[in-house]
Amino acid sequence: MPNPTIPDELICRLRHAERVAVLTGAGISAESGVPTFRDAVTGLWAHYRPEDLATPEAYARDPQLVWNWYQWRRGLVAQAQPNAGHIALAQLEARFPAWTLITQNVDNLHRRAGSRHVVALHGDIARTLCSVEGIEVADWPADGPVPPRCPHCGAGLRPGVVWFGEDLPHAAIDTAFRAAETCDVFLCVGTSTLVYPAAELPFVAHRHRACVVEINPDETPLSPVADYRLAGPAGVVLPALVEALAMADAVTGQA
Ligand code: BJW
Repeated sequence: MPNPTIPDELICRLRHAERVAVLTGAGISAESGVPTFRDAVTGLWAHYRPEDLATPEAYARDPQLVWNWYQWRRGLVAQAQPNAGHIALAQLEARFPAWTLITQNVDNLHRRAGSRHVVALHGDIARTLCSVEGIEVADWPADGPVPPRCPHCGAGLRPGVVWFGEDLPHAAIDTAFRAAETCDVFLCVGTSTLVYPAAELPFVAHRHRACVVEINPDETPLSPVADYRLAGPAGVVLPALVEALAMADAVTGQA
């Protein structure tokens, strides 16, 4: 894919920005081989119904099915490596006095790419919780029941992700909204902006007069309000953004 053109005015906005917020979704991990949710062919929801797998009701109805599905996805995530998009965001973090990387992803690839401050809205698929007490459980017998049982209360264990109808972690969502309200530039990367409350964040940034940049090969409900749409894969567009910033720094002799 040819190097995408990054508008000069956007580079100028970024070079003068102090506060940058980023929201990422499944699209940024697509190039690492982690399936998105809503792609018509390869997305998880093209093959499975969210109400059968990603709700508390689904777990109550068929905990074994839900546990096994997440075990399969844990295997996919464990094999995935951060891609050029994750790495570019980790590189950008050092550049801004205030940087908030908000992710809906549960794959931990941002941290593995070197991002230090990550606000995870929808949990972490590698974590395991008691479905009743919510406490984290680190291990369980391999030959026991499916799903495994909580060693304290005997309830079934579940993945540490946020299902439809469940609250997001309060501290994370508060930090995310505050970043959206106060940032100069908001980068929205690889998300369909269909799942709330995360989907609200770029619109909040827009209402607070931030420059909103969408990085996504496809249009989304955010596209009409985005100040810039960089249409292309995150693994191509984000490194191009880092490179364009470095070139502008070199021309003016400053970082
Ligand atoms: C690329 C690319 C490349 C491809 N480069 N880009 C207000 C209105 C209506 C409904 C609600 C509302 N408020 C709350 C709700 C209910 C619900 C909701 O939003 N429903 C909507 C579907 C309508 N929200 C909730 O229930 C949330 N809880 C909550 O709000 O609690 C209070 C409450 C409850 C009930 C009512 C009211 C209030 C919880 C949401 C939890 C979402 N959980 C999931 C599963 C996580 C665990 C798991 O992994 O299994 O989170 S669902 C799934 O969607 C996952 C994702 O994080 C999330 C967002 O998906 P994402 O990341 O945007 O992926 P895709 O696939 O949709 O898009 C990928 C994009 O990438 C596409 O645009 C591609 O083009 C692009 N792309 N390749 C860049 N290479």
